[in-house]
Amino acid sequence: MTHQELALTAARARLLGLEMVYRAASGHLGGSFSALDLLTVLYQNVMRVDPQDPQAPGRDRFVLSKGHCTPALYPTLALRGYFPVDELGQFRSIRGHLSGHAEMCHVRGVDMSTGSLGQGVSAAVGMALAGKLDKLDYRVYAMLGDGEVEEGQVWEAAMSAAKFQLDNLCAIVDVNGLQIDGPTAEVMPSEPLDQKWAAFGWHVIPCDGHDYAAIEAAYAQAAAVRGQPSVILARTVKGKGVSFMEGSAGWHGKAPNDQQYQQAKAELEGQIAALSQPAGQPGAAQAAPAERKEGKAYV
Ligand SMILES: Cc1ncc(C[n+]2csc(CCOP(=O)(O)OP(=O)(O)O)c2C)c(N)n1
Ligand SMILES: [Mg+2]
Repeated sequence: MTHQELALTAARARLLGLEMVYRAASGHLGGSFSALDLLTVLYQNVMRVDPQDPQAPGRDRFVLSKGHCTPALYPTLALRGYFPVDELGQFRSIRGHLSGHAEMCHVRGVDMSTGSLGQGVSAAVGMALAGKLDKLDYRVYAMLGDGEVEEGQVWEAAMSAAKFQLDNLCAIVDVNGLQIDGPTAEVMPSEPLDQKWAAFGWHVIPCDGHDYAAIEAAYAQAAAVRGQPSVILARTVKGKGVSFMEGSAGWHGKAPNDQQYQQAKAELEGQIAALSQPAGQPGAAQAAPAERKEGKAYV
């Protein structure tokens, strides 16, 4: 996909995620929206997967370790062709199969059930080690939150991935600066993340998590590393794409009311309309969103 097509797909996924959470009156939009550019690039341009054969032994794997962000993962899978977009309407419904946290037994394309923070990355380490033992050349990606890395289990997984030289493993930390109760820097400071991951034996790749060229370069750099796992520290904006959700911990896990839904929907539909213009035409949007709030710079 071109960068404009990626931006359009991510904007469509944000709108689908918004509708899921509004309809269900429950769900996590903030961390879903911060993750969606990273996820869209991964599923559309990076991972070797076949939605028609979701269990293929040689496929690349993805683990959403921050498993509450299904309003990002499920639309991404639907737009990649794993299941019809219409099914997203069953999100968090007792009659549906799309539960609030990632569910591998019921949702086509989900490689690991997650939701208990800290555990998914350990599963990803196991998958990567299995790939080495089975002499399969698949890659494993695991996405964590910057609040999630406060879990001790994350660092046990990090230690073992380095010991087993899992260069087929790439962790992505969605560094949006916020967790459930407020700024990670206040709740439980986890910086300096770059020095911590490096000290645990990982190759560290800093990245702007909303810049498609930077995201593609980060995934390419990770794939080229030999003898150690890689981690992409992606600076992002929680709630990215909806003005009143951006940078607000209050939108971690809250459903919008009618008026908020209408405003968010109008903003996302505006982005979709602009991005639907052919590239270079008057009114066509820039592929990389211009406006972002500053996070910590990993340099
Ligand atoms: C083990 C565990 N403890 C607590 C929770 C409740 N919880 C869900 S999301 C969240 C905050 C996560 O913050 P972060 O990892 O930064 O996620 P993001 O900002 O990307 O949404 C918490 C504490 C959980 N799901 N699992
Ligand atoms: Mg966070």
